[in-house]
Amino acid sequence: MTNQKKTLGEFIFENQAAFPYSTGELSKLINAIRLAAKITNHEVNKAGLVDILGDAGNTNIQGENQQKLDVYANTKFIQTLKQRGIVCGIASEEEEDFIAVNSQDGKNNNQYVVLIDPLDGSSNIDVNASVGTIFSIYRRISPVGQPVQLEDFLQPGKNQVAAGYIMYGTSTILVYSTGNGVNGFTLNPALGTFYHSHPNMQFPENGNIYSVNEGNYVHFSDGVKKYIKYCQKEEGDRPYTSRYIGSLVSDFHRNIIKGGIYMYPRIGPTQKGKLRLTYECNPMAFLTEQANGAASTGSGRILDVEPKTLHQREALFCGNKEMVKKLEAFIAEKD
Ligand code: AHM
Ligand code: MG
Repeated sequence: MTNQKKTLGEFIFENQAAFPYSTGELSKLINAIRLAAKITNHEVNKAGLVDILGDAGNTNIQGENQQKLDVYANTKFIQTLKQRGIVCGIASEEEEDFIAVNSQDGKNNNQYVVLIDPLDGSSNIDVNASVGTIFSIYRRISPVGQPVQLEDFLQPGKNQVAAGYIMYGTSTILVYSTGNGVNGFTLNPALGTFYHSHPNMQFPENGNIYSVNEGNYVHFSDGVKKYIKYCQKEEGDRPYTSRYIGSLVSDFHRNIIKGGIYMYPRIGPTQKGKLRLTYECNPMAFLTEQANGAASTGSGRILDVEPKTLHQREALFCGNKEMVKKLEAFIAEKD
């Protein structure tokens, strides 16, 4: 593989050269993410060897216990992004407020904001299952020269200029899109280099996997329950296969390759989603649409939702278009 495939660095350079008027800022930003991914990967890989497993003893803004690796990944991504002098602001699932970043001349000339979930699926860390990092990139809408504003982070997902994830799995893969298809790059750990292993990733025509935490079944709406029963029914190409890791990045990665739908419906008496719109739903929805799939709240396009707060939660249904369409039809019928 290493002799034939392009490296991520080469791919970024070639893609930037295809846009003669681009400033190269976005390329530098993807490069910064590539570096932070390698640093985090190194730490994730030795998680079982050193005293880094388990609870850091802190609670994050979501009221959840932070795992040590969450803290580590959060610090490394923020540090790396700050040092490169490309972003004017960073928001993280692990931080209450966004972080304003000045450009290197002390002014506020940087163009991009980044939103990250530094270590998604962290309940998987202690059992040595796959976890991931999710990132989402927007161009600021507040005037250049002024400090970054909350409104720069609360743009609808359709405004994203790039999004992606890193999956720390059996191998480590960085998957991203700048709005021109989805590409995956596998890390050769011996060389520390990402190679272009998955060009132009697309959901297959048909999907037969559904991924949902069925332990929450009693809390789902009637429409969602009916769709799950539909998935399980013996008819045509059904029953579908049920696969759920409990790590959005890993469940998504399997489904984009094999074909399927990921679901995190509204739950509980207040019928709220669990996943965060800005850090999780929007970037995965951007990738989904770029890979010829669909991403829905159950009744509308995720990328059209106007975020009201940084840590807002939303329902997420994403995957093969036909599967998402069917799910939406059941919800429209029953809710
Ligand atoms: P996290 O950001 O706190 O790790 O939560 C997000 C994760 C997703 O990766 C995963 O799909 C989901 O939460 C699993 O939730 P549950 O354990 O309720 O099924
Ligand atoms: Mg998360």
